Amino acid sequence: MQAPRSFPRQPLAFAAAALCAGTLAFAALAGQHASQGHPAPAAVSAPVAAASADAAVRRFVLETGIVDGKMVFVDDHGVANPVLRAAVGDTVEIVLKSGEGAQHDLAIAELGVQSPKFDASTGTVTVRFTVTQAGTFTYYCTIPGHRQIGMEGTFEAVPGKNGSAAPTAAKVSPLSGAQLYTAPASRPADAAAISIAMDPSAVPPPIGNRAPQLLKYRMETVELNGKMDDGTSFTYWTFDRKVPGPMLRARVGDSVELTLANARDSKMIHSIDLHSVTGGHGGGEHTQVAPGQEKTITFKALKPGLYVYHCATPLVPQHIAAGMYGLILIEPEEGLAKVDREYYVMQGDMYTTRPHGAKTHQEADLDKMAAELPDYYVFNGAVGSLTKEHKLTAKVGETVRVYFGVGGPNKISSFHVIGEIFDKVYSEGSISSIKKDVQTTLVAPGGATIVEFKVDYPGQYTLVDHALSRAGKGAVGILEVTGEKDASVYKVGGAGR
Ligand SMILES: [Cu+2]
Repeated sequence: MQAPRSFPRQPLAFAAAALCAGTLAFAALAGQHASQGHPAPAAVSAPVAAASADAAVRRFVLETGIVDGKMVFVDDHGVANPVLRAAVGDTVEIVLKSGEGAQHDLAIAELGVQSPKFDASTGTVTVRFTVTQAGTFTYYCTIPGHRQIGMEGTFEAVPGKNGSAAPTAAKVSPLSGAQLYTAPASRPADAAAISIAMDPSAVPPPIGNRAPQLLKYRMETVELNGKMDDGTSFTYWTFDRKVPGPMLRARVGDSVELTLANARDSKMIHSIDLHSVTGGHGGGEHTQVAPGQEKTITFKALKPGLYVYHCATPLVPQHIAAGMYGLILIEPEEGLAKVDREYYVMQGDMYTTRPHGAKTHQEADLDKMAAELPDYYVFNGAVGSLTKEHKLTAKVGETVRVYFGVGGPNKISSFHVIGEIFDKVYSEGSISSIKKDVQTTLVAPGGATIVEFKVDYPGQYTLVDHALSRAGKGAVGILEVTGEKDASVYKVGGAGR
């Protein structure tokens, strides 16, 4: 470990100028500029020994990485989230770099320190500040979710010579964490927001009678501004630009080669965990894909059933709430009974910085998500997906099968179709056991069900979560049934004639 090297003149002068400019004891510059005008300082690894008697420049180099499935800052010795130490009066330089497309930053809220955002394309950035008070503080990444999944460490400031305060400033009042945090500014809905509503009729065809084989699927994770409601857009994270992602279909005994690509312009790492997969965290362990890259897994469909898949990158509920879920159906050997119509519907709960119905661009609200207080409940990703943009349709006498899943991340669905009775329910997505004649079926987050019914009478049937306050928050779909009225099934008025 090398001793810290002192550069008293330029950095301190610079820091003093920053202090004069305002109350913040920091200055953040692109690394390129920060290093101008003085020789390249020696790399001092972290953690660093206690401060020397004189004020010095403490330089730390941190790179972002993933260690044991957690996002962390790594120093040049490979230590994750190292303790950074300096003395009051020291100038601290933290050089930050990332090989990822995902954006990061570094803040020490109590000291008013905030770095610029950086990723692979920005090159290194440097945040520089003068230590003005002794204490133990926390450095962390402010990108939503990153601190929660590991990007935080300790910054220790020991008293300077004679226990003095900062030599360059009498007193600096640091910003509190609350002051540093600013809610995203309200911005208008994105007029160019595209529809992310998955067409409920986008169900792959039945497997039919064939031997097990190798299937190849490819999916792309895409972050985009999608239409959440009329006049409201949202920053969705998707599989193949739709919510839910594409429905996958295989038969028991098939091997599935699945390639997950992450779009080049993504800001986040993404992944996939399929509940039909045994081993490797359902694929989540080996599909953490950085922007612009792809990864492939191969798994065997061991058990029949209807299974949820979802992104498994921390903060996992954040990725799910942003739209990253879908269904994979593993048919039994003999396949499923033939029906006239098959539909694909998934429910999700969403958490936004502005209230439900706000005509604005909505961003994810992680506090509401942690408190499990959704602003929106949606079928197929957005308000109106299954009432305006798409509808389910059938004719009297036809049999309808709905593959219904809950992406969540948090809320159970009490799935019900108003004016209809499910002839058959494959509870919890288990094809091995069938329930008959069911009004409402519970579907867990990360769970699914298959319901089947024959439509006997024309009209508009409404798909709901029978926790009905949620219908007002978006969880509504319409099944339109056309055909002849049968008065023996239903009629208006008395029975006599
Ligand atoms: Cu993701």
